[in-house]
Amino acid sequence: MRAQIQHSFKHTIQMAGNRTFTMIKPDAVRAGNIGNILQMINAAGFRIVAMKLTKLSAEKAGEFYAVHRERPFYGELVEFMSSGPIVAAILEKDNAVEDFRTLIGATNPANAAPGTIRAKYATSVGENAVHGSDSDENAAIEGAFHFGGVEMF
Ligand code: 3AN
Repeated sequence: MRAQIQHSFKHTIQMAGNRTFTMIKPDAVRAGNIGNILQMINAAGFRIVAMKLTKLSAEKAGEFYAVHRERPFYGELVEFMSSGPIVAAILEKDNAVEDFRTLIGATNPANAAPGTIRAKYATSVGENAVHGSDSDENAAIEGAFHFGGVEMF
């Protein structure tokens, strides 16, 4: 019983701050950069908790990016994100959300710091190679959008 409580406590703590969700977007998959990007993710100390090559339908992409529904680029974003396969993954590391945002760089690759994933592999603000969750809460929601419990390790 005690062990069970400790296990569930530890699980809650991990979910609270140590996980983020990422997608390698269709542009980077098309350009053959899955391996290069995963290499950077591993080298930065993230552990892969869940991962799959998949494709979002326009409906699913629209749902995933629903917070941007009112933005002028929403239609373009949904079309792009459903234009080809993506790699979806849950990553684990201390301070995962913030550290991963640092690793990927600014949304617009023109502003992304040298050496970041977007500086290396993104081509524009719309086709910017990778997604990274912007909060612990969204990381949990986005991870659950793509993965069931038996697919997380
Ligand atoms: P980030 O992905 O860095 O969190 P957000 O949340 O502002 O950036 O935007 C979500 C996604 O919407 C971006 N990754 C990008 O693909 C797309 N996006 C953001 N701003 C623009 C824009 N001005 N024009 C086209 N697409 C955009």
